[in-house]
Amino acid sequence: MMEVRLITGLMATWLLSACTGRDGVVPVIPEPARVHFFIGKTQVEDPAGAEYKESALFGKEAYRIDISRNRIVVTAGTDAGRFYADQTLLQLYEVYGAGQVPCCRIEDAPRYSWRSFMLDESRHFFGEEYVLRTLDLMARYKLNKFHWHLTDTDGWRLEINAFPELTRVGSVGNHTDIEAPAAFYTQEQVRRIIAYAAERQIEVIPEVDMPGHATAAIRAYPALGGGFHPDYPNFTYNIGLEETCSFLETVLDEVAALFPGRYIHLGGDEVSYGWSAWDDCPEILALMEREGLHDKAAVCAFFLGRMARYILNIGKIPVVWCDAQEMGLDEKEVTVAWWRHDREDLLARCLEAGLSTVLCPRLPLYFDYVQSPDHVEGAKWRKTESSDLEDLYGFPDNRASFPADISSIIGLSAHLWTERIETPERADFMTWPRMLALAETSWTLPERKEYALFLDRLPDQLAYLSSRHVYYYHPLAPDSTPEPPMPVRYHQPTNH
Ligand code: TNX
Repeated sequence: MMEVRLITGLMATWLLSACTGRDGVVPVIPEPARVHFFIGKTQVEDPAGAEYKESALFGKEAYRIDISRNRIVVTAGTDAGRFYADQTLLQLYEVYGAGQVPCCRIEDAPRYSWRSFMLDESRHFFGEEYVLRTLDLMARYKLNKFHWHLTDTDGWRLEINAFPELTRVGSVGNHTDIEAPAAFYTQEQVRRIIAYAAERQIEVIPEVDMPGHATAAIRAYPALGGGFHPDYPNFTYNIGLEETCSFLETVLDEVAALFPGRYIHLGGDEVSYGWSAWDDCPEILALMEREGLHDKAAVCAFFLGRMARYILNIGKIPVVWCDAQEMGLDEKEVTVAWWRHDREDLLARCLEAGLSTVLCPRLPLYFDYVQSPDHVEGAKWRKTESSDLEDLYGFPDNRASFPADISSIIGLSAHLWTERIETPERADFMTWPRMLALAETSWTLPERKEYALFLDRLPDQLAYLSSRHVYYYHPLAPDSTPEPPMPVRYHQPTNH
């Protein structure tokens, strides 16, 4: 149902130089889809009328704002639309000052429905306060999915009632200190965070990575381990063991009950790092024989297929990393996250199969890659290449080599992997201001994006971020916020 909200009082000013009626831009990130300045009226007629309903911009997250001299009219069909209208108005007030916003009509809706940020809390743990602030900031910039990477090699961070050892043992340590005290989220905390996110129109997507990246879980339940590999000890589960599969299904049941969102991420990445250990694993060999699986990739695809169907049966949608497609997962109902920027063939495979696909290529969307060649603590592709803000801003439209039919791309996701990020200060430094470019490029249509204008609008947003104590990288004045170092022990090879 369309709803109209009026805000009255002295709301706006007539923008003298632009009051003849023209399309333009407003200093808001992300830039709205359409802005039309007009000579101020005291009355806006028929705000929910036929013209708006027929507008191409109408959609689940769409809204319209009419700002005239004495009042503001907000029109939206959903809570999300109303929420996003508020975010736009807040930024307008901040930049122009109350009563000084130019009279205009703003019609807005996003380009992509999936506008996501991922935080890895396994490698290092940041805690509830940091997550809540992240959600606040994501909401302000209209990002709507928080992908929470809660299990991996260094720590299991989610309380599971059926298996208390997962957190009692598996949450001890982190990537730089194997003796760091236990750190994890209780289910009560998780419920609080989910509710906080929901109030801000953000869906929380938990990831339970399998069958690789399982070291912390195996530390807690060694019987589930799939063998020893010298470089990646106990990296994979023994998925030939029925006990492992039922363990994981019980974990997924609890996760599904805890997280009300539609998606559960199953991981499925980089299994090959540890799977040579499967060569000596009798249960894996028996599974191969029983199911006629010829190699370890087929074993993995078989297992992920089983888990994906399990998730579908409990009414959720499984998400997997694109490695699953490489290994031969044949399941149409999965959403795939394409992260391997050097493997566009995998992207093409997902798109040809018509799979819902989220783009998250390392370059430009891995926020653990440094933003400037001068930075020394973060990752660099092939040890030299940094990730560029302008490249991110232009993504994905600046990728001429992408397949022609991109209709099954549902959105973008940026990922903060935290092997090289130990403190909130470093997390901020790697995330911002890239998050702003992510927000704009996943919301705003390409014809409305302009990098120079984005940079013009940056100082206002950086000032806001300062007010929230965000330690951002400042691309226009790099000396103002130097790169925070990793602890000395990080640079001692035995520690990671
Ligand atoms: C690849 S992306 C990973 C992560 C690492 C990241 C570091 C993906 C599915 N796996 O486990 O943290 O690279 O950039």
